[in-house]
Amino acid sequence: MRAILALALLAASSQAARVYYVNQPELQAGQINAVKPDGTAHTTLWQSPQVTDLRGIAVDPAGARIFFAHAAQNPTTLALTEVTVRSLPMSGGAASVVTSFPDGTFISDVEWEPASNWIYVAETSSLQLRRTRPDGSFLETILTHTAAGQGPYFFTVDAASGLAYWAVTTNPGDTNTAYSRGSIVTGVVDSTWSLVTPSRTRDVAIDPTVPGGRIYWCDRQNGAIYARAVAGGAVQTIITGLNAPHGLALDIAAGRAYVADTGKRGSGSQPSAHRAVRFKMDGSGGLEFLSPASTVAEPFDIAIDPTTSSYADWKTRFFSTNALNTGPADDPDGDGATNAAEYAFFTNPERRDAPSDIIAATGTGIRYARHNASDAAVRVEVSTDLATWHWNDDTPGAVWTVEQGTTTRDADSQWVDASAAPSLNGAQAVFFRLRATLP
Ligand SMILES: [Ca+2]
Ligand SMILES: [Ca+2]
Repeated sequence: MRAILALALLAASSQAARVYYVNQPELQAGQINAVKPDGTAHTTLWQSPQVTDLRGIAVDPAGARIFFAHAAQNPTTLALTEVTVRSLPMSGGAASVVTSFPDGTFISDVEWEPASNWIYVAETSSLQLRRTRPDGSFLETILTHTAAGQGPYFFTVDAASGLAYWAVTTNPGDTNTAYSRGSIVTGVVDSTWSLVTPSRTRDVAIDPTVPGGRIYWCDRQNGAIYARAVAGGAVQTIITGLNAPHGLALDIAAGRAYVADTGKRGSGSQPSAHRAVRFKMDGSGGLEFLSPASTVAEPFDIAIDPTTSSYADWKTRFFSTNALNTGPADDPDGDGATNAAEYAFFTNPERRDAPSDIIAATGTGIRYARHNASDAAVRVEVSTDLATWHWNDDTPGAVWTVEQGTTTRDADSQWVDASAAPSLNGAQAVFFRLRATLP
């Protein structure tokens, strides 16, 4: 049993946190690019042999694959052919067809919903949000927008609430364009919900960890990212000064937003134009650039795989490249937890107020969160008097706790159930603690 677990960890540790984005210069061959969250190790994973009109991108860390909206484009007539959702290994290689659409179909954003194993795709030209299985075995329509020209374009799926939120295609000069939402269970568009942005809608994302949910969106023509409570209320300006933000992805645990800026507004003189960038979800700290400066590149959509394999890897998500005190023994937020502890126990190294909710008592022991792959060794320790502590193999062969099983927590971690071993039967009380050690 232990040998099997060790093998599984080894396989997972070959992955690392990475950002994937579509680069689709107008009437050129599109690319799928990858880069670490801190902007290092930028690479081209896949390049089309022909002129394309690539659109949305999503990542499935557990399946180690990327999904994207593909269309070949005739550079003279602009006709779309070979319209497909494609699957590309996260390590690169061939982009295989998941599902095909008739020539001329305009598909745009793509999202991956791991809990229910669906690829969602906006079929903008028919006003539909659709979904398919990763093997292409099933394609169904989830909902249809009610107004001509208002089909879903960029969108996000909030699986926990059973809702999709989407932007509409817009035209130059449009103002006060609206986002919509609808049920992915019943297919009903929610006409009571409204979100209007000053200029033109683009990508949208939900932070479900905020009570009631918080919605983030791109305003293409204002070059801004905004946020508000899903239910309504005051709008927060997260960041301004972008050129033409299109794709948006959130790394909620790390408090970072990732944006694909096509650079296709006006002079494109803003530093973010034609680049993939990131910034903090609270707007502080400015921009970081993930892709090289360019006047040609057109990043359209972006996705993040938050799966980490080591402290060094975690650091690329949680610290800006110019941050100080990022070593394992440092404590930049002064909350008494070293960065190593914040890493091992899933708190935020830059926030003192981050609650640690990763350990809880169960009837017979504890449930705690553990990275799927990590260079931090986490040990369960037990005591009956809070003075003397024991752990498995503290003397050769000693068994103090028993791991009962694991369940998925998120892409990066799992819940572990551990109980007191029979050797503790009869104890009046058993106390548990976790100890993490970095090499
Ligand atoms: Ca700290
Ligand atoms: Ca902290």
